[in-house]
Amino acid sequence: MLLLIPLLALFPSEQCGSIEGDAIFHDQSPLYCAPLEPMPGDTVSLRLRAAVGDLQSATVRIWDTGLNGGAGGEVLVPMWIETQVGPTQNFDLWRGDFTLGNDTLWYRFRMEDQGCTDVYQITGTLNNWDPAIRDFQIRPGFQGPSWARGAVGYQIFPDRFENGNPSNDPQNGEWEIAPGIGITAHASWNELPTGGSDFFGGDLLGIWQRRDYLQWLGVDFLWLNPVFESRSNHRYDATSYDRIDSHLGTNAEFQTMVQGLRQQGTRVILDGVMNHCSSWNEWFDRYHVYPWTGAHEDPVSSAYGDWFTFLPGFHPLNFPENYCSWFAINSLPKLNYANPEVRDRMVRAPDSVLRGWLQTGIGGWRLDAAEDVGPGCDGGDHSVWTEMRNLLKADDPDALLILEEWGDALPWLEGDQFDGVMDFNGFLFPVQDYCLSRNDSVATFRDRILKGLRAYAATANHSSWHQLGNHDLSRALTRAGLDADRVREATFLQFTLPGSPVLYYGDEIGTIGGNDPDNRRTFDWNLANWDRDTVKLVRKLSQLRHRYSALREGSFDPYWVHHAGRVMVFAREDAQDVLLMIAGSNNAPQNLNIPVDRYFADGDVLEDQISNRSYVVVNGKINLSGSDALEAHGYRVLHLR
Ligand SMILES: [Ca+2]
Ligand SMILES: [Ca+2]
Ligand SMILES: [Ca+2]
Repeated sequence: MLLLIPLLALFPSEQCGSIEGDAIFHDQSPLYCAPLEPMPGDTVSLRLRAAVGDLQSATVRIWDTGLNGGAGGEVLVPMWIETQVGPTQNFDLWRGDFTLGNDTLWYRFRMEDQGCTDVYQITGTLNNWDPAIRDFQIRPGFQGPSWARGAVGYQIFPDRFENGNPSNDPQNGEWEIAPGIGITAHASWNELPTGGSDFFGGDLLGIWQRRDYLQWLGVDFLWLNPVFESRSNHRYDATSYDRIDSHLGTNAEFQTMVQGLRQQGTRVILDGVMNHCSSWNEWFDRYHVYPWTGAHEDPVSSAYGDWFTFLPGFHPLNFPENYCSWFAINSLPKLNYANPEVRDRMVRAPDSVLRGWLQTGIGGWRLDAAEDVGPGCDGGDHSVWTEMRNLLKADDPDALLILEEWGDALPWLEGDQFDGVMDFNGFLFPVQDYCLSRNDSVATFRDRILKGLRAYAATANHSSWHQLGNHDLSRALTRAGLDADRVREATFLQFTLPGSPVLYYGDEIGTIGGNDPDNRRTFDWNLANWDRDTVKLVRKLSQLRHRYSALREGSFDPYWVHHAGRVMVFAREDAQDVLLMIAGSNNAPQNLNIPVDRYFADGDVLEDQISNRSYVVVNGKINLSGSDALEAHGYRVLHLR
C-alpha cells in the first residue's frame, strides 16, 4: 500500500478525471481566434469550447516575447463563458480578450475543475504542458493576400504541358547546353523525357489554349516552373532574367497570357530563382557568348565581377573552379547579395527582376532555394526577403510570396518575409507516409497534421502549398505503387484539410513517372488514356472548396479516428457551415458507428456532397455498416440537408 502513492504520482493520467478533455477545442480559425490577421492595437478574442458546465475556470496563458526588455514574460488572461454552442447547447464557449502589442505572442490554455488543472495545446488536452509541442502563435501585423487562403493551384512545367506554337519549338542541336553537347528535340510528344537537355516544345500559347481545362478544374492560380531564357529544359539556370525564353514565347505574349488568365480569375505565380543563374548567363559569360566582359571572363575588369564570388587560392569544395556555386555545381554560379548592385537588380530597383515582372500582372512569386540566397558562398540572408516583402507588398498588397523550404520554415514565416511555404513537413511527407506508402497509422498522421498546423501563424497555414508531388519528386501515383485509390485518398485530404492544394500537372489524370527526369513527362491530352475517376474527384473537390468557405478557412477538428480501419473523421466549421469529413485509407470496407453529437442533433440528416447518400443521426451517431459501410478507400463530405 505504501508504494501506491508514489506510483500514482509517477504515472498521472493524461487528463484530470473531472475535466472532459476530449470535448475541449480551440484552433486559429475565425470562430475561435479573431481577427485572423491581427494588427498591433487590435483586440484579439480567443474562444475555447468545453463540455457544458464542465470547467470552473479557463485561462489563456500567453508568453509575450516583448516583455522584460525582450526576454519575454507570462501574461494570464482570464476567460468567461460567453454563450452555449453545439447542436443541443452542449458546449460552453469560453472567451478571453486582450489588446495586442507589437510583439509575437505564444499561447495555450489552462482549464481548472475540482482541483484538477489541464492544459490545451493544438494536439489536444494534456495533464501537463508539453514543451515539445509548439504553442499557438500570433504575429502582429502579418497579413497575406486573402485570395490565396485555401486557393486551388496548378503547377505547370512549361516545356511539357501543351505545344501551342510549333514554330518556336527547339530544334535538334540548335544550341549547346554545355560546351560540345547539343540539345535534343523529341520527334513526338509521346516520348519519354531523358534529362535536362531534351525538349518537347511546350509553350505559353499552349497554356493559354488550355485555359478552358484549367477553369473546368477550378484552378485559382498557376505556378509555372521558370520561364526566363535558359539553355536547359527546366530553366532553373537563367541566361537572362529579362527575357521570356523565346521557345516559350515573347515577353509580350507572356503579358497577354497573364492578363487574359487574370480576367478568367486565374493568377499566374512565377518561379524566382534568385540564388543562382547559369554559367552561360549574360552577366557571368563563361563561354564568351556576349560582346561585353562577363564576370568569369575577367572578375577584375568586368562590370559584373563582384556580382559573383571568386575565391583566391585552393578551394576543395569548388575545385577545379574558383567561384561559388549552388551545391558546388559549377554550371550554377551563385549571385553575391553582399553587392548592393545585385540587390538593386534582383530586388530593390523599381524595374528589378522581382518588381519588374510583378508589373505584368502576375499574382506573385514562388522563391526557389530561399534559404541559400545571401552574400558570398554560403550565406543565407533574411534581409533580402524582408526588403523584398516591403517593396513588393507596397507595389501590390495582393502579391503572394511563397518560399521553397523542405524543413521548418518558421524563420521565414514570422510575418516580415513570406506569406507561406511549400509545405513538405506539414502535408506532403505526412500524406505520403500515411496514404501513399501506408507506413504511418492514422493516429500518427493526425498528430503530424496537427503539428504542421501549429508550426506557423494562421494566415501562413492557409496560404501554404499542399502538394502530393512536384518536379523534384517521383509522381504520386508511382510512389503509391501505381494504386490510384491511394492517390485519391491523398487527394481527398489535400482538398479538405486546411491549406492551399496545388496540383502537379497530370497527377489528376493518372500520369506516372519515377525520379527526375521521368517525373516531367508531357501532359497526355488523349482523353481515352485519362484516369477519369481521379479527375472527376479533383473537379468535384475543387467545386466544394469554392462553395464552402469552411473548407478554405474553417476550423479543423479531427476528433475521431478508427485505428484498425484507418479512418479519420474531422469537422471544418465557420460561421456559415459545418462539414464533416470521413476520410479512409484502407483496402477493405469498414463498418463505422461515428459519434457526431459535437456538431449535429438527433434527427438531423447528413448528406454526402459527393455521392448524395444520406445518414440520419440517431443517439448522437451515424451508422455506416452493412450495405451502408464505408467502402474501401472511401470518403464522405457530410453537410446538413
Ligand atoms: Ca468537470
Ligand atoms: Ca512550341
Ligand atoms: Ca563576353
